[in-house]
Amino acid sequence: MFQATREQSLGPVEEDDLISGEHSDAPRDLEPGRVQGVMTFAGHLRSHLSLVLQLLCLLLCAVLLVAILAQVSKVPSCHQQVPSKTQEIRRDVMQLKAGLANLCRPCPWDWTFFQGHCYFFSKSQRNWHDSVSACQDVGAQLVIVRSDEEQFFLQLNAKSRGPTWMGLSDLKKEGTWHWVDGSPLMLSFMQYWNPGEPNNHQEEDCGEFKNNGWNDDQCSKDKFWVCKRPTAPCEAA
Ligand code: MMA
Ligand code: CA
Repeated sequence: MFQATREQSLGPVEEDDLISGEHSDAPRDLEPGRVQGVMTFAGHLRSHLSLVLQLLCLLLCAVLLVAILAQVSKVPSCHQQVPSKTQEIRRDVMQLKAGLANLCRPCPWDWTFFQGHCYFFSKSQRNWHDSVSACQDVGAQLVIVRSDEEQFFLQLNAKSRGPTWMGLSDLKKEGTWHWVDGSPLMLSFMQYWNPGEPNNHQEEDCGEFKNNGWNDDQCSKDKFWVCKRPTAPCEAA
């Protein structure tokens, strides 16, 4: 400890004396070989000390620089971050679509699906004109019968519920029946009139499902009604 402290404060000559193990007053050229050799080594070391320190410092700086560069390269750049965010959003949208596909129904919850269409069977009763409006209000039509299967399906429902308006009338011209879309009643559907109908009993201009077939009745009477509309396309899925 003492020696080390002293060593630091010693000049070249004193240092050399320490290394040689004794303080000598003898002139330096008395032992040229040994003293010269030790002096050369120590002097060499000392004269290069600052250079070694500089090199060490440089090496440290280089190591630091490499470490910083390694860290920076790990941080994703803006260009890398944008697609990853987009992919994240795209994945979320796909998941939402899949979820929606599960929820997606061709008809609203209180409507009935049948052969590519949705049907709404009313719980309350209205006159024929108000029934037409009620269906229009929900983007549908008072039902128009287009096939035998549909007729069977509708008649069965009406039979269990009670007399039900359909979108058929001869309001424009007595005895000439038209659907609410303006199309005429085809002859092939005449078979669905109940026996003896339509009889226009006390001015009956509107068509209804009654029991096992059709009947003409007074348009002012309140009855159930059936709306028909196309299925929702479910495009989101
Ligand atoms: C009711 C009414 C008429 C129908 C007859 C059939 C009494 O009137 O529904 O439209 O033609 O019944 O008996
Ligand atoms: Ca009738």
